[in-house]
Amino acid sequence: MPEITQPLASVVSQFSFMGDVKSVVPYGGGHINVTFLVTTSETRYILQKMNTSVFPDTVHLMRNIELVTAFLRSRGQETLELIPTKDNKTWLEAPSGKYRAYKFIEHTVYYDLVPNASIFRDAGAAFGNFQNDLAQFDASELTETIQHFHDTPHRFADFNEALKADKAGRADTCRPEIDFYLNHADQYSVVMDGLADGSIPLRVTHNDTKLNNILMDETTHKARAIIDLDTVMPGSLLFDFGDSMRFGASTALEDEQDLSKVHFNTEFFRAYAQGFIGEVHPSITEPEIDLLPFSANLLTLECGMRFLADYLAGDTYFATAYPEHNLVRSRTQIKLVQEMEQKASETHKIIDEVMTEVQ
Ligand code: ADP
Ligand code: GN1
Ligand code: MG
Repeated sequence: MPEITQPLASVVSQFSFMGDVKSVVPYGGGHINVTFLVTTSETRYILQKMNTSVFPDTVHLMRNIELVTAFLRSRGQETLELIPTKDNKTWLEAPSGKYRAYKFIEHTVYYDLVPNASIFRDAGAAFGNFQNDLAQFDASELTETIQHFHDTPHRFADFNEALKADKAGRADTCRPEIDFYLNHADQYSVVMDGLADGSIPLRVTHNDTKLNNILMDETTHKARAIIDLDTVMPGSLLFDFGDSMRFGASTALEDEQDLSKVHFNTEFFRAYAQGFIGEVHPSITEPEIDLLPFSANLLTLECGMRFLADYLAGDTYFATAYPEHNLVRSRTQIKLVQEMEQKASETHKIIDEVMTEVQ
């Protein structure tokens, strides 16, 4: 196995893979786990070294994955399929870390950038459908894998702590970006306040709805499977809608350095809204509908402040490829929020029109 380092060779040998392992290579664009593509003489698998500082409670994390995938399968949805270890466990504790493996979902593609509105419309329908499915799932069975995940005021408190500590000595390199997040502080509690006073319903949500967490059929381009189920937890539908827009309704990659290429694309916003609302319109409530446009701003603000907080803390959370990577990411998020703010009346009109279309 020339392409495999020794610790990984020992890891793969402990999973119930079919065939002889031919190669194990880094794979995918996730920021949290370390993902590998395993190719054997018979088939392909995904192997993941789980991020135990982000998800310290592996037992409950994996229990959630088992419950959610079994539930989705029972509803006829294609979903992640865990490959057990040779001693029939759902994950492996090795000296180099904790690992799990999935069947590779073949003949699919994932996108880091929306190629056209139609694909994004399908992604919206898939996440809307996912939301409808999860409405039947008993939330009390799930463990909250990361507390306060989309609690933006809590994220802002973390951001302020990172700023105060300035551990990496970087605050002076990003004053305009810091000021941007300080100046938006009056907006952060909108959804959490609604959840707290009951005006926004608590649902079971995916919570990480970026486009590369959905696999599309390579031929039909239709959504096949929603993956990255680590953060399926109680939450607001607005988290899922807003986070999809943050990533997908941009004309550029999340880490594009040339900000002149980064724009908020309202044609993509409309397409995703059509797909998503087309599925959830029987259950979405008026207060949720009213907040759909703002949810894009909020989730983009939240993610951007998380990137900037991580930059200030010295890049301990998100995987980075170079020292300014998190700063670059936070800048694209700021540019998007600025354009979302400018286009607020347009996005409200789009939501009104889409609501009329689906009725
Ligand atoms: P992270 O939490 O780091 O984002 P993900 O679970 O999203 O990790 O996996 C990273 C990438 O690996 C995904 O974006 C996707 O491209 C790919 N991937 C993960 N699981 C599968 C699978 N079962 N089949 C095919 N590709 C997968
Ligand atoms: C992370 O795991 P991944 O790469 O799909 C992060 C999300 C962020 C996203 C930004 C568990 O998603 O919350 O929105 O990066 N996931 C976790 O790209 O923190
Ligand atoms: Mg992912």
